[in-house]
Amino acid sequence: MSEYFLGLDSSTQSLTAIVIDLATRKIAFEASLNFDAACPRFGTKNGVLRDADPRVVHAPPLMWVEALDKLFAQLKEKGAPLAQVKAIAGSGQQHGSVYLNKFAPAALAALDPARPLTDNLDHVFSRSTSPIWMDSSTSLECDEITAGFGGRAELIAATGSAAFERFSGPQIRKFAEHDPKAYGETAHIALVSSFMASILAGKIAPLDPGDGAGMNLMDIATKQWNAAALNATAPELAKKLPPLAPSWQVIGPVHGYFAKKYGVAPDAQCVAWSGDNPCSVIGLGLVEAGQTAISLGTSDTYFGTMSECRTDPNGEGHVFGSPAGGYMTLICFKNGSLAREKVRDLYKLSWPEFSAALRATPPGNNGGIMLPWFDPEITPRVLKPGIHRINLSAADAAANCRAVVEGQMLSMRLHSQWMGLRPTKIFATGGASANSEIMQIMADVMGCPVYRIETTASAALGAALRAAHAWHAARGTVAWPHIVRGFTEPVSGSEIKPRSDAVAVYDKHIHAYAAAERQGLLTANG
Ligand code: XUL
Repeated sequence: MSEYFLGLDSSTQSLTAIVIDLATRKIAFEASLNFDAACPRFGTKNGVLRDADPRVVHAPPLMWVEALDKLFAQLKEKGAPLAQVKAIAGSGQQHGSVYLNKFAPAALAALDPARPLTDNLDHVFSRSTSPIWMDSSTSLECDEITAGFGGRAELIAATGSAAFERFSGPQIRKFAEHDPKAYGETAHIALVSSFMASILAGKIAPLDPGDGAGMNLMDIATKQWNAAALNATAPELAKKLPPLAPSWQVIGPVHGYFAKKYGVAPDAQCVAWSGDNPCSVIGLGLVEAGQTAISLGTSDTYFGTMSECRTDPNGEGHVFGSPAGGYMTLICFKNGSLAREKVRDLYKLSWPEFSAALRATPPGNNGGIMLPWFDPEITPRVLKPGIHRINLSAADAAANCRAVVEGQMLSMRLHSQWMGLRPTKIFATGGASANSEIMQIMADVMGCPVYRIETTASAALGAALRAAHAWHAARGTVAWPHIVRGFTEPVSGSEIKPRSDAVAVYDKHIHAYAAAERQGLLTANG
């Protein structure tokens, strides 16, 4: 018998739904709508509203409300098995904050299926736009919060991250300082994730430790609000924030609005939503401590999982609660595909020629090192871009190809060391994971096998798997590996094993790389 679970992903540009059938381990249904195209009256471009100040990037939360209505209409029309869905969970773009007034709880409870969702909810906002993760306008507030809390190292240790402009705490502080009247009228602050969950459940929803950690407000060790961080951020904040709850918290049955209007099973259970990165961690199958994924995209991202709470003293890696329990880290390297492409273009090579260059050069590159900081780098923090070559001639095309990839992999190894565990296997995803020479360097530098995962909607899939987990967890014990089995397996035959002679070379070479990086940072950051 089928066992359907629905996962939704409210991302920056689109809203996606995936229905999984846990019984057959298949994706039963998928649908997505693009905000700009589906909700044009809000005037967004790529899902966002830009200000004259390029640092200010917001989105209208009422657009997300309209999109939810439209997506459910689409699901009904296309015959998604909504009447048999047992539970619904979701994923939201991280950090975006939604400001609700005192009318919100009653409006959420009384959703009327005879009217569109937007008519039901257009009066519940104390701020008509939401600052999202692309907003970088809160440097001042980051400094103020850091100082008010008692220092950067203290804030990292307590909340899992240094203060970052896009994090919700600094954004809330800016709102409270700039518009105290509207802040005063704000009775509830939600994140994108908990806001969307609130609509489905018809009541203010809790936040989970995956998304809660992206605020600089949650105590990362206890997964509860940190009173000192709240005090350093904005007045009366404790009253406005929702409770924090485990990621598998069942909030209650779906609101009758969705049952009556779209035929969703009236007893379908709403599960707490989480952030898109925590959901992706599940959608990539990282449900046990020590499991690691590397996404090679525009930027390269390192996802790790830990059972214990450790934080990065340098504040380069973020630590969030993992929806599977324990912790996850997100370390972002900005010069990813972009840097690989720049080197390829510099030497006027095709990708097959770039790969041939990797094959033709030895592990360790005869000591040649590149720090590929074409753009200002996030990890390590580089303010002044520029590429640095150490023992490396700019005239040697093949050595430069190897150097860019080795530099990226060595940097990932170096800047994930604070986690205190070396991965035993790595799942690689993103465009460049199709390149087996790059994968070989990854396996050799990391010293473990690498497997390729082909995924397009890992956050939505992760949300659907979380719905399945929460539903089963509410009925007894359930093992995460059992839930993800069949959904998150790597591409068959994609395993690339580390070569022991190359691993030995990199175990030494990492020290030379670290020294080169220290030197490069002195030059770049003055
Ligand atoms: C993570 C971050 C982005 C957003 C994208 O810290 O800011 O990955 O979550 O939606």
